[in-house]
Amino acid sequence: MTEVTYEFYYWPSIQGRGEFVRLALEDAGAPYKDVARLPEQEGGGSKAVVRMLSEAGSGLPPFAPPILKCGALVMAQTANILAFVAPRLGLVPDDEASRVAANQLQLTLADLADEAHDVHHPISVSLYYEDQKTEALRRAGHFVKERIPKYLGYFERVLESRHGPHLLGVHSYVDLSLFQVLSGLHYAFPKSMAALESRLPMLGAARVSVAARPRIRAYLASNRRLAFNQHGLFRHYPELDAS
Ligand SMILES: N[C@@H](CCC(=O)N[C@@H](CS)C(=O)NCC(=O)O)C(=O)O
Repeated sequence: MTEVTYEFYYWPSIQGRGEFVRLALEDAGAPYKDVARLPEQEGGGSKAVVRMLSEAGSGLPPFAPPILKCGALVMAQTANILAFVAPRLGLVPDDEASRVAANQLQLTLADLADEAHDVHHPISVSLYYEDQKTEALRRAGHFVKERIPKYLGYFERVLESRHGPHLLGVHSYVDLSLFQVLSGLHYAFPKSMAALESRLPMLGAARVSVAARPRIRAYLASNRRLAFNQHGLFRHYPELDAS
């Protein structure tokens, strides 16, 4: 397949949902431009994202970032972007069953990431966290006690069935996404995650295995990898973490 330079558009100051796409591009060593992270005078900054949302040309306008441009093709929705790029990047097996399984797992990870986000914004994304703190506290209790164990127990079982650290039995983009969700949960809910760790040995090994991949290790140590912060999908508010 001919090599293209992918143009990637995502809010420049957060990992957010964009990080799932960045990890796939980085792991594959794909040539890509993280457009919004360029200086504004070079067409970067948040304005680049806004431009993509409002100037979709003749194609389907994206509703929200992340957005990927590959040649003339512009696409949005994280799982959709990954399903498109993974075969080109060698990050999913060729057979249909594996691709369907990969998308199913990716969408389940997206559901978990959405729920992690909704803990700090249970009422609306248009309100500050401080304006929905009471509801956030209530939601957090259920999230850490019920939802995290249910989701992570599911992924642990999938890995057990594969007898190894890869959700599809071989390395794929869903391993990278699992790594990202686990890293985000550890950042946001360190105490709750520490309490669960001994029950989830396969997940621990899967996370270590992704972090040890040479391109991922280099990426995580580079300034291309933004730090987790209080504006992204995963936020650390100590009062929302179980003791
Ligand atoms: N399901 C979409 C969600 C996209 C999304 O919510 N993007 C956020 C940033 S992570 C955004 O900017 N949303 C604007 C909005 O929802 O109004 C995906 O996975 O790509």
